[in-house]
Amino acid sequence: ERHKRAGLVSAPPSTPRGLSALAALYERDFPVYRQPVEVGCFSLDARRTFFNDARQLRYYVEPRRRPELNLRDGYRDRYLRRDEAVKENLDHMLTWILANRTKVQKGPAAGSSSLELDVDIITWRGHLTKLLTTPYETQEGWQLAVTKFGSTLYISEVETEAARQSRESRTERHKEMMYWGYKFEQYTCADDAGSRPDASGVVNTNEAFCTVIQTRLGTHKLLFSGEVDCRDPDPSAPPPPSCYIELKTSAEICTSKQHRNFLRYKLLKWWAQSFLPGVPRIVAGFRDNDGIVVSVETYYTLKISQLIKVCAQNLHFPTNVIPPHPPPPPPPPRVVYLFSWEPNMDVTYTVHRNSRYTFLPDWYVRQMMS
Ligand code: 0WD
Ligand code: CA
Repeated sequence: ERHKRAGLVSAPPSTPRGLSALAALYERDFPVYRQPVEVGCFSLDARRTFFNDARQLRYYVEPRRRPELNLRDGYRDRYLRRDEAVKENLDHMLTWILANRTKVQKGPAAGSSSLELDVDIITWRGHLTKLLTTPYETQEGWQLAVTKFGSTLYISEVETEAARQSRESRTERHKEMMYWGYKFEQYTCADDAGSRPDASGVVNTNEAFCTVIQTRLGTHKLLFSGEVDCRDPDPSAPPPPSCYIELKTSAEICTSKQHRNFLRYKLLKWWAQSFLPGVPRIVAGFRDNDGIVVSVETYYTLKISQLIKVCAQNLHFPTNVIPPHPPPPPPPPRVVYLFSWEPNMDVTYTVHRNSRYTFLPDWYVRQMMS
C-alpha cells in the first residue's frame, strides 16, 4: 500500500490549508460549470427494484404557510425503513448505464472501442456534494473509492469507521427524527399531477426517483445521479431538471446564533446539493421540538449563493483531489484509490488491489467489455 498526499488545495505551500486558504482560491479563474442536462432517470420501488423510468416521480402540493403538520404521525406503525447496512455502491447507476449505453458512449467517429464512455467521472450527486462542501465541513470526514475503467473514473463512497459507529449507536430520538424528513415529503407530494397527498399511507424509504445528469466541470465531463423528491405539477413547467423541487426539514430558527449556524452549515449544504444537478427550488419545513411543522419557506438555489456568500470556486475540489493520470490498471478494474479526509487534515490516499474496496461488479465489467 502506497500512502500519498493528494493536496487538498493546490495553493502555494506557504498558504494555510482549509478555510483560510479560500482567499487564494478567489484569485483563480472560475472553472466553467456547464448547465446540467438530464440524460435519463430511474426509479427504485418499495423493494428497491430498479426500473428504467419515472414511475416513482411525485408531484409537489404546496402546504399552507402555517400548516401544523405532525411529522411524528406514523413513525411507530406506518414506517418501512431501508436497510442502511446494505451497501449498494454505484450499482443502480451502473444498471442505468448498461440500459442506456448509446446515450453515454463515445460516438464511432471517435474511433474508440465500445468500452469507452464519453464521460470522465461517474458518481452519485451526494458524493460530489461532500467534495464541494469539504472546506466548510468541521464535523464529518469522508472516504471515496476511485477506480479507473476504460478512460472513466468511477467514484463510490466508503462508510468511515466513525460513520458506521454513529449509525449503529443512534438514539431512539435520532432514529425518530430521521423519519421526519420523509414524513414531510409525504405531506407535500402526490403520486399524480392532479391528486392530493395521502398522509395516511406508509412511508417506505426504499422508494426513490433518481435523475441522471450530464454536465462539465472545467475540462471534466461528469455523469452523476441524484435522488429527486418531486416536480412542479404544472405540465407547462420547464423541462427537467428545472421543474424539480428539493424538500427539506429543519429546526425552527429562534435566535440569531441559530440563524447564523443555519446559513453557515445547513443552507450551504442544501445549496451545493441542488446546484450540482440544477434543481432551482428548495422547499423547507421548519419544525418545533415536537415535530410539528410551523412554517414553510421556499429558497431559490441561485439566490442562496449570495445569501451565504459562498463562491463556486470550490468546485475545483474534485479535480484537485483525483489524481490526473493514475497508472493504467490491468482490466478487470480491481484497483481502487481510496481517498480519505478528516476535518483539519489533508486528503490522503492509499492504493488497493483486489481488496474489500473493489466496487465495480463483475456483471458490469463483463457487459461493458462485450
Ligand atoms: O449506499 C450508499 N453508500 C449510498 C447510496 C450513499 C449515497 C447514496 N446512495 C444512493 C441511494 O440509492 C439513494 O437512493 O443514492 C441515492 C441518493 O443519492 P444522492 O441523491 O446522491 O444522495 P444525497 O444527495 O446525499 O441525498 C439525497 C436524498 C436524501 O435527501 P435529503 O433531503 O435528506 O438530502 O437521498 C436520500 C435522502 O432522502 N438518501 C439516501 N437514500 C438511501 N440511501 C441515502 C442512502 N445512503 N443517502 C441519502
Ligand atoms: Ca430531500
